[in-house]
Amino acid sequence: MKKTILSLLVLSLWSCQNKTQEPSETRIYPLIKDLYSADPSAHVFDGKLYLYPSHDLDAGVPEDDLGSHFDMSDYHVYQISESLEATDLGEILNVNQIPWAEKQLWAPDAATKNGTYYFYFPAKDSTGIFRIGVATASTPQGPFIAEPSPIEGAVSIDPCVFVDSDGTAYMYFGGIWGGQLQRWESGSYVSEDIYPSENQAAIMPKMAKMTEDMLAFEEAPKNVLLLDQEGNPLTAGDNERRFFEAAWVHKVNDTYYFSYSTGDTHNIAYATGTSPMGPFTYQGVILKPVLGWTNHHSIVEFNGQWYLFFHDSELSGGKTHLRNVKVTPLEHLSDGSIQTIDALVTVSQTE
Ligand code: FUB
Repeated sequence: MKKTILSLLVLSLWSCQNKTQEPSETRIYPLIKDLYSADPSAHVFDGKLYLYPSHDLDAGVPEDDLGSHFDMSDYHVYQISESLEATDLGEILNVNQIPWAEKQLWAPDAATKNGTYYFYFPAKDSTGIFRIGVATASTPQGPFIAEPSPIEGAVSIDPCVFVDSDGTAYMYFGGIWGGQLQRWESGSYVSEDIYPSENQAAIMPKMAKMTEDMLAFEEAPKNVLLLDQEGNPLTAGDNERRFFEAAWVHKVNDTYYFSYSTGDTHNIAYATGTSPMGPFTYQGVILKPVLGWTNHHSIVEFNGQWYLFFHDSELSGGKTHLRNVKVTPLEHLSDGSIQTIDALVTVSQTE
């Protein structure tokens, strides 16, 4: 009997201690609730935080591996307050206003230089090929006017434009499967999918330095080399770590962080390097899989705190193509690594 009471005491003491050792997680709520939103690209322009997401909608297109169900037709921009509330500043671009685009306005990005704001976006042209275009405005909230043609050499999806501390701008882009990057490996578009075999180097994301006017590439796009810790390229069969889509670049001190989605394994992973041109060495996972198939993010510093913007499908009850943007603080640890975030845990622990 004495033994039982003692064990109960020990057990309850252990569970009390264990509770206090659990990390204090907070529920991450959808940031935008009136429209479906995804692929959030966050930027601080003139001290204010703006968000340029995709605008998901239910166009009734059946789901397939090409991502045809992501049939979006316009973009909105949001201002994010210091208390992290989102205000919709309205539609900034519609597919009808883009001379070369036919459909599927996917993940965009924005940048600024010399008082002009640039909005970069992928869309399918009338032949069904994904290309990347640019639109300009004199304010972060537009209205944006699209250039008549896509950027020469900018193909596939998911542009990320990073402006380095010296003012040089680079575009990182590409995505496999529905993003069509596997159809460009020969240098020109082919209508069938060509993937390397499992132990060959994976298809790498692309990058190019931008011209001073931010409207074109200064050079032919190159591979962004993603390496493992031994210095070997990540292989096509390494689905847990190889690039799929959703490139993002941010810099802390002299380290460049290249982060991306691993697609069919649903992580946001990251690799680091000492140059914006790469190579980048794989380091780990920033964000574990979220509710929904896609995972796509951005990382931004605002008022001295780093944030991870991402999306999941909470509001639609898990529908792949109807997503909602969320935000959570992101921590860079003293060794340069990034603290892994599990957004599913933060939901279940508080429900
Ligand atoms: O939103 C359409 C596509 O889904 C994006 O371009 C990908 O990154 C994925 O999030």
